[in-house]
Amino acid sequence: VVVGVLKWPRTPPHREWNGTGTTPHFSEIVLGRCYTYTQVLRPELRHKDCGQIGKAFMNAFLSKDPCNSSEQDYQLLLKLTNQTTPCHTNVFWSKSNQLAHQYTRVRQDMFTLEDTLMGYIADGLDWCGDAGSSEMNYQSCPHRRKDCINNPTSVFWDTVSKRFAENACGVVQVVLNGSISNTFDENSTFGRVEIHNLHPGKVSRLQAWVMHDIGGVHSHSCSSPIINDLKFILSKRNISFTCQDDYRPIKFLQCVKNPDHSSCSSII
Ligand code: N1C
Repeated sequence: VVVGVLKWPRTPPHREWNGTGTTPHFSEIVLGRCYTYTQVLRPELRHKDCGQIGKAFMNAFLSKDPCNSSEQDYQLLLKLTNQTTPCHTNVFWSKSNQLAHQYTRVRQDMFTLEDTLMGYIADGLDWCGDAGSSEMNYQSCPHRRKDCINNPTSVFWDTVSKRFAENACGVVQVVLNGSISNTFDENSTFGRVEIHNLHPGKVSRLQAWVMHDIGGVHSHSCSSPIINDLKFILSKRNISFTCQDDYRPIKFLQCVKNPDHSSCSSII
């Protein structure tokens, strides 16, 4: 009889939420990436205080309800990681994560959000805390659709994407995926946050590259109505728009991975 009573507090921790829990060693990864970026990759930022940045990141979500995260929570972190990128160097992307980053990896003068300090630190990580504890929750974190929208990672990406777009200037580029149905998606971070936060006085033009997977379907191209939706939103905001299918420099990157495909062997 007594054994049953003693057993109950030892039940394994239950998963409170439906999303992946905080990435193991989160704070160490954040610190390590901050030092790598500021001391090795971009020494012009070596004066940044990674200790403070790490603390501000943790304080943004620890001891807080993970369904009530806000832009405000990240303000100090944003202030500490502020960074200017030159005009004509910003690259946005939507559903083309890998390809866009392969492109800026070769074009070291261009920046996706993940090529800036804040995006570099957070890329691919998960994190959340709990109102009743000062610890990170490594078991589970709220899932955007299944639990709540205002969770620490979703609010973070919306907040930093907004800042990235506000800071963009000159001709900016976006890499879109023409091999899926939602080549332009008004509910994506790009469609919902970034295009609405470009400053018309600063951004002269958005150049879209609609890329098709090698051997993949051509769901949409620059002449598709869905691309016109994007053009229309921008025209209302006084930002001009140009579009090109399968931009050759990016197509070459796809061809590096698929050297034997017929579309990669032509010399024209
Ligand atoms: O929703 P998306 O694409 O349109 O978001 C991409 C868009 C880019 O231009 C970035 O500047 O928004 C920015 N951004 C990121 O940089 C980023 N890194 C990692 C938005 N989201 C980012 N993530 C994660 O990928 C995040 O968890 C978010 O929900 C996805 C969005 O990917 P998507 O739908 O392909």
